[in-house]
Amino acid sequence: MPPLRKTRKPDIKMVILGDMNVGKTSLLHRYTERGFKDTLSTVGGAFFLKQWGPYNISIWDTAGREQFHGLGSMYCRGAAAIILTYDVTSWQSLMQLEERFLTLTDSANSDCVFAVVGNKADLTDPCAQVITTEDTPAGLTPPHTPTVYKQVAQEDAVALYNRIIHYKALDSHTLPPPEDMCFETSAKTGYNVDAVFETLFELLLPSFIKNQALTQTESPTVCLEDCQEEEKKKSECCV
Ligand SMILES: Nc1nc2c(ncn2[C@@H]2O[C@H](COP(=O)(O)OP(=O)(O)O)[C@@H](O)[C@H]2O)c(=O)[nH]1
Ligand SMILES: [Mg+2]
Repeated sequence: MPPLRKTRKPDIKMVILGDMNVGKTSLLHRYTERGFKDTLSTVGGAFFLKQWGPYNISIWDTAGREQFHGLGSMYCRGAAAIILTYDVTSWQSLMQLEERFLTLTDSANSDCVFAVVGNKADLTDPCAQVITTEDTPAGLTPPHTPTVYKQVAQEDAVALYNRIIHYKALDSHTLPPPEDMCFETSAKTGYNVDAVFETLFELLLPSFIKNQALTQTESPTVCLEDCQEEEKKKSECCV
């Protein structure tokens, strides 16, 4: 039998949820790979590892149909942060967050923090069309006047965020102002994408360090390859 490759357990788990096609995989791809591809498929769920200083952060991508298969709550188990993603050109995609995805977060940590992210802002907002310099020249498109109607205003996202805080019975006094946790992004141009992840990391770190100091136990090890293989088998029914 080949030797198992052991990797330190991720310190912090984050999950990205939202309807199909809102751009979850593209956001993760933009953040971790610094680029944009028009076609990215999500087979079941996958996770990405991000090194943030000395910390390992796992960010779990989901296919968007988890609620039909009972997998969504499994992905959220132990999550310290959840990114609820919608498409700014689709009111329906915002509504879905509340109707289909919020209950899946019941298995997350009780002090889990939330960000509400409206993606595809490049379609509606000229300032989101400024392309990040990391992109390959072939991927560049000149800015143009947005023609797609913006169906979701920032205030609608903030109102949803406030309902989430209420539903989760979180203490709003210990959290940043709701406006700071609602983002409009473009995975296509890179607009505001780093801000989402980095705001969450910075928010999570103090409580992680505090918990770590309290337990003072050595991090157990898990084999991430095995774990990923197992998740893949479980989620093959989604495709
Ligand atoms: N214009 C634009 N299209 C995007 C953006 N993000 C994703 N897309 C496109 O939306 C579609 C769905 O993206 P994907 O990341 O697969 O969505 P997912 O199903 O939520 O993971 C793809 O055709 C992407 O190219 C964005 O920020 N702007
Ligand atoms: Mg996807």
